[in-house]
Amino acid sequence: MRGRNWDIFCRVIDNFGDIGFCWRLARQLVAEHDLRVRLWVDDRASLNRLCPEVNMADVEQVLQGVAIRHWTSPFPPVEIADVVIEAFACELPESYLAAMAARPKKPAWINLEYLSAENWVSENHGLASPQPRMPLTKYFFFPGFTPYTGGLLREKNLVRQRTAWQADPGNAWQHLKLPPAEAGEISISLFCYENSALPDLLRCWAAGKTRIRCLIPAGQALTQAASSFPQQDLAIGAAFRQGNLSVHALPFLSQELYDRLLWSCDLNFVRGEDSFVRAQWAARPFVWQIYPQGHAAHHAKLEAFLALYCTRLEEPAKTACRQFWLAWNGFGQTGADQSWTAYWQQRGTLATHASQWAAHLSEAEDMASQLVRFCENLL
Ligand code: TRH
Repeated sequence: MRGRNWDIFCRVIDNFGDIGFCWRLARQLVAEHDLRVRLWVDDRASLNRLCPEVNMADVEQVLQGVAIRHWTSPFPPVEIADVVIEAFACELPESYLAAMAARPKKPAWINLEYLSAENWVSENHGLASPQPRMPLTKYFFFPGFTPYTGGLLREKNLVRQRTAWQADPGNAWQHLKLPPAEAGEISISLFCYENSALPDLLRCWAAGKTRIRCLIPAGQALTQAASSFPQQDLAIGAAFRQGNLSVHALPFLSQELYDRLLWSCDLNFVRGEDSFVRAQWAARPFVWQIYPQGHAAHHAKLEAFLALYCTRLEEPAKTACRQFWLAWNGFGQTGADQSWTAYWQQRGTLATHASQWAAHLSEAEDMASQLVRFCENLL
């Protein structure tokens, strides 16, 4: 219902995915569902990287209609919201929980979980977890790729904006403050964790037949690229060419600009969760480096997505895609550099598939709308 109060709690463990996702959700709830949203975040510096307007000095700041609040300890006494989102099992402040339990009309309390294509997700999506110590029930909400999950974040205008952007590539590159690709050159964006396959892949691109320009926002990938070519300058804004590869060091972009970089490139290397989803909305081929977990738990998660993504992909593109992704994640029989040529030979099929996959995903209801409906049913 319009005008309800929502509190979203986000603890930044590491990286940008948790806050990137919460910030995206918060903005969408305000813009498209007319809700009053407070976003509680313990680490505003991470949010500031994604949204440079975030002022580190302010304890409270309203940006794009979202009240951004610093999650401090002890937690300030505040009014309890109608809907309380605990992102990624971050554990609510004790005092806030006690106030929730004392409220005559209990809020809808959601544990918003990580994204996975594994089968167990649909079995757990929406489950209730009555709290033994308190008169409260927490509900599990899982984003996902199938109709039995909570879906994916997708802003109302996303597909329309992307289509318009991709129809005008010259203007798009200018907006990104980058020259257009030269004739016959492909553009690849690179966002990854430290990856032992990266130096060999860069060398393979430099020695390869295809002209490649690799666009790397500041972060681990850029640091690793710089140490792979120690004689070159990779300060932000710098670029160098070696053989058929040119490498461009970009600043870390705002979320809006990063989306547009993904929409502009022929191939995107992404990681974690949020950039992984945004690359799918870019409707271009992409390569995913999954967030590494202990005991190789991420391997099953990677395979689950690959199985889903490749269902409608014909051979030999299917095998080429699987082999390259597995190699990039350290699970392959061969190195990523050895799988590259076979992968990129399937470029046309992969591009058509990426576009069909994005169209297929966009048939589902977006996650924010599903979450709003789910919570309304609880209130
Ligand atoms: O930063 P990540 O590795 O985040 C990870 C994952 O979410 C993982 O699942 C989680 O468990 C772990 O954090 C704690 O990758 P992710 O999810 O892609 O988030 C990156 C965010 O940064 C995303 O919102 C896109 C954004 N981004 C920019 O805004 N500008 C940039 O230049 C780049 C490279 C990324």
